[in-house]
Amino acid sequence: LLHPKPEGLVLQYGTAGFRTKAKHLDHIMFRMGLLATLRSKQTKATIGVMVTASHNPEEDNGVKLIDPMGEMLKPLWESYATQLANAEQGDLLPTLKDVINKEAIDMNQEANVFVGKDTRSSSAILSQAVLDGVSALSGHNYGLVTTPQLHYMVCCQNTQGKYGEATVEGYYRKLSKAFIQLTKNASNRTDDQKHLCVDGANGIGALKVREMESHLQRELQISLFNDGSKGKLNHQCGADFVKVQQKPPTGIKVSPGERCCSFDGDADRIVYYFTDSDGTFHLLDGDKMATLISTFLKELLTQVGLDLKIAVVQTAYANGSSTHYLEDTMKVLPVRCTKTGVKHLHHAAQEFDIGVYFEANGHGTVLFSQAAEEKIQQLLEDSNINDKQKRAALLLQNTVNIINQTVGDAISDMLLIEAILAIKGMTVQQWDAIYRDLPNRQLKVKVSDRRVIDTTDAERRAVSPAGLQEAIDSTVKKYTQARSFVRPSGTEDVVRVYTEADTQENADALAHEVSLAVFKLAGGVGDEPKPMK
Ligand code: NG1
Ligand code: ZN
Repeated sequence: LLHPKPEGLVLQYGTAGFRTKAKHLDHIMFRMGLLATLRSKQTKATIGVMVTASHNPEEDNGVKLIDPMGEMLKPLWESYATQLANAEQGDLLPTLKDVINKEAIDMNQEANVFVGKDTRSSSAILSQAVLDGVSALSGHNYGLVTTPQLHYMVCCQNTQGKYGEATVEGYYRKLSKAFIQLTKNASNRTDDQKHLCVDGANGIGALKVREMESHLQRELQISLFNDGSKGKLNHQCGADFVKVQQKPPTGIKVSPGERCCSFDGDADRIVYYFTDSDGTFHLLDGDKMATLISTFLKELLTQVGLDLKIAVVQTAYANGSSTHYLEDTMKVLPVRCTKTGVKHLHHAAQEFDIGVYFEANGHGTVLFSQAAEEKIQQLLEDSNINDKQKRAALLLQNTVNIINQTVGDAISDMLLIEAILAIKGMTVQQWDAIYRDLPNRQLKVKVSDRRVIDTTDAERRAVSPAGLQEAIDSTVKKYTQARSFVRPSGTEDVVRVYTEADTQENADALAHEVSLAVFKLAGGVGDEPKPMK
């Protein structure tokens, strides 16, 4: 039998689909091929399957299903995925039949599944296992693509090309055309301003940036580092490394003040940074991007006189300074907080005409309601508007086109940020100075069962185990401008601790104290957490 399941292995479709050591995933891939086929028959639309473990180490792999409009798989189907993944070999058929019955799937309906993979050494074999699960003739193998490119192509396919052409070339053409149009509005850009250093995390994003470069007509001049020719995927490089370590990746050589960015392993995250002349590292994370983008959009809306509801969606990991800036200094921008996980942010962003969502780690995008897109279009056709309004309306339209609305996209976000900086004539230093991040720390604590931690209020408070939240509260009280929360990770077997305070020393000390409380009250395993050096 093909792709048998090792007995007893239990995995869960979490916030990032299935993700674990690549060697445990063969049967999962095959079964996700089967499930994607069922989902395709049920929705009568094309479904995507992406083989990647994103920012995880090269030895890991994973798989995620993409729903018809390029969005994340619907929660009910996540539970089918988990059931199917964990059915012992003899129960596989009954489990499949169960889904077919529950969803009243017409098995004569045609299916279409798009499959893509990242550059991991295990991805070739694993994506073949997916294709084995997709019934004959109903799959299209895109081979090496970024995660957001596959989301984009699924959406293009299911909108009959309205969103764009369902090819990688079509993606490059749409985004680069919008980029060229946008940067036309930036006068006197110097070569310095056109230059950007990109850390490709030794992954798929590096390959795809190379492919795209010629489309950008030297309006963006990229120095590519960690392009995969020697280094290991995500190893001491990439967006996650830079964000969590708060330092530049290895393998990148830049001068003080130079604008840099890092992608993650499947190019659905991006962070910016620079090192100033005294060696201080400055990170511009998802919160800084959300601020720049939402401010830009808000200004354009004011210029054209469109009354559209715009909001920013964040998670508890958003730096307190960013929330404070958006809510109190900008006033006009409402901020929503959701649970961690792209689907939660995406969902909340859909409630506005324009929803800007970003995780602090650099995953984010902007969603435009259909009404918003129509109003922008109508404005462009309106002969009564003046030149200034016309320019702003064109900028809005090209901003819509440069954005990958299906999911966070490092390449698309990079082009948008570069365009905004160019149009505003803003340096990365000026962007950074919009607000100052509160010093913060993220730590992991190993416990025997992370599910003992239950949270509420968008994960900002723990309701169990008993006493934990009280312990966190009384510790936080001892510090200034402090905030902390803990939550079980959805992608790793750990509890995550987050803290913020007035100084880095205090953020670190608070993180240590909270880690100890988690260790003691939530069943820590191994050595007690040690204070940071
Ligand atoms: P977990 O492991 O649940 O914290 C991490 C990220 C999420 C999201 C997912 C999916 C942090 C703190 N958490 O989830 O934001 O990106 O991975 O990749 O960055
Ligand atoms: Zn990723």
